[in-house]
Amino acid sequence: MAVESGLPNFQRYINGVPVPNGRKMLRLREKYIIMLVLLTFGTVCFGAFFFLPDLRDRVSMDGMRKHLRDAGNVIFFPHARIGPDGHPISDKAKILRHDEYNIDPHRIDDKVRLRGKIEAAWEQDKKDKASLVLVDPLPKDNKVEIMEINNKVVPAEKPSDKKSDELKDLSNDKQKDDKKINNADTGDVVKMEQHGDKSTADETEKRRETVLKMMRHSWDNYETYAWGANELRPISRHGHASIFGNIPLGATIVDAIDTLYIMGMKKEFEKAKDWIDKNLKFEGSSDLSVFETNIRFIGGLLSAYALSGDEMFKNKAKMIADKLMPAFNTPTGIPQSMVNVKTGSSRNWGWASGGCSILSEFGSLHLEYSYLSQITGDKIYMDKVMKIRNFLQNIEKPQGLYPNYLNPRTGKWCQTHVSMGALGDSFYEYLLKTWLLTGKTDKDARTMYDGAIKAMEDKMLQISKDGLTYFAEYKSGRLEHKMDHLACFSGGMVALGANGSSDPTKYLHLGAEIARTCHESYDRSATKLGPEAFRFDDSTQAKATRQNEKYYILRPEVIETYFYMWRLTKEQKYRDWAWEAVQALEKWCRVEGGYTGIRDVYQLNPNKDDVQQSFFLAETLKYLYLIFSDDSVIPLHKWVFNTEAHPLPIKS
Ligand code: DMJ
Repeated sequence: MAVESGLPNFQRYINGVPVPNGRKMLRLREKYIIMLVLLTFGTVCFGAFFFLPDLRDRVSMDGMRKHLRDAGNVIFFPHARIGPDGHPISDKAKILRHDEYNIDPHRIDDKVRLRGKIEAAWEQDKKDKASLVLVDPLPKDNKVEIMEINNKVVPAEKPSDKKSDELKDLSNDKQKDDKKINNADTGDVVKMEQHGDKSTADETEKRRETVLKMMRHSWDNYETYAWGANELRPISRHGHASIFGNIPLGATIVDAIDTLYIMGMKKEFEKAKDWIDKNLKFEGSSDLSVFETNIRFIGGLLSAYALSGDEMFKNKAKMIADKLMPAFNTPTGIPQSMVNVKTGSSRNWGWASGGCSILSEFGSLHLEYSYLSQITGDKIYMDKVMKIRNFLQNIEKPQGLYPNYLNPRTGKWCQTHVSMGALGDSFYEYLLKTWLLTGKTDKDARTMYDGAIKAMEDKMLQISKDGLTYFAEYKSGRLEHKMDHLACFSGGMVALGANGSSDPTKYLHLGAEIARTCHESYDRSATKLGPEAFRFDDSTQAKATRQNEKYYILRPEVIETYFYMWRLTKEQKYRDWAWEAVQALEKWCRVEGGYTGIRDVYQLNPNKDDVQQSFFLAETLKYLYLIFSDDSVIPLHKWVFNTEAHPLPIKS
């Protein structure tokens, strides 16, 4: 028992142990310090919990976000935000009517200049809308069974055994001579532009030449410093393991080979083909992402086969698809994310909501697998993807939305985070493109696409205070007013889907609005390149606010949308925006040893990440090249791009 004494040499006893006076003082001080620390800790926790709700998502997200993924967990959907006119902002009738919104300049704190710009853009938009015409990417008679390579007619479904010396050099006369353009591929608007004044044509040709030189620079450096490795580290000048790990699978070679073909880089194409023939075996023991392997390797090889007719590409694609088969061995048929190609074991990512499969991953196999069945005559690939499709068609969707995670064993949705960006994106893209790839015969795919887009329009489509249209993220029972760079592909997608929708004009305009938003995300940065994700709140519009969202890793999605908008509307501004991106890439991302990502788009002279992503060659440069080419180069009524920009021929 503790006793305190009043004697001169008093001692204090605590639990029977004598404590000298000095120590008593010390303990008092300690108590105060501990109390102070606890109080501070409590205040911080209180503040964080009530005033920083985003933290709850971020805690589990950061790691996975690096790999393009994240999560949420509540089923309820928030009410639509109300616009200044008292109508819900997400009301689809409002989508194209942002010009009615009355902007209060005092609420846009950083931007009197911006307001002027926005109003000017709206004025321009009004004019554009009056004249905007959808150029039908599919001719009415839908005769799409042939493709032309070097003026030879080749069945699209079964490429000939053309030799690679038949590669077309698209930077040559075919590109230069507008009169050779196949008008059956184009509408009136196309013809007007393509027969437009010579100075525009010369400028376009110069731009295309610049992109070709960019491709040469990235390819030559990869060849010199990283040949056979997955990617190039352009500053340290050696191979980079990439998402495919340490086994050198030549990811850049396979991802870029169809770009080499399309750009007429014959010598490089031959060397790439030879490497694939001799070295691409997929024999090492490594866990590979089924999704990434499919869109980059199988997609790249199938595209090379379709373009060149070389059976070797088809056989390699089949060999890889066969190695991924164990992933599909689940009770539902929904594949797991990863396969060890040596042992055949498969698993899901630990961070994916406790081991669930991811919508954008298992939902982005259909194009490649169905084409593989078509060209091999083996229906096993088609069966696999049809099983996924049927499952998704029949499962209950909360309010018509498709959450990002599904348990492949129980068949239940794991969480209800819904996104047009990471984790969701290419699932929607593949529904639309499956319909297109089948020559519009797969009507279920189109119906599912229309239903999914309608639900996302109703629940997630927003207009910001300064009139920018964007898809917010549905997360943890609320909308997070953020758009990923990845989600910028959706402008091109909805515009491509306009034809065949219930309201083509509306969707074409929606595509234009999303393109404008994504362009703003580039234009509002110091480097004129866009961040990984941008946000909308009272003080921020289309800018990243978090340091870990300010990077740019040579991604294609914004340029991809410019490409579709250019092909579908022939508005010169899309070519000009693409050219702005070219200039920014040259200024900030080009280094002596290739092209690198940057760590902060808002800083002049930003730090560099020293990675030349394979999708830079597969997608970013390809879409740029096609924007400055005429429509006869991979026409949209004959080809469908997979999500890694590998074109597959439309089935007649
Ligand atoms: C590419 O691999 C594909 O476009 C994929 O669908 C999403 N992300 C990257 C490029 O950003």
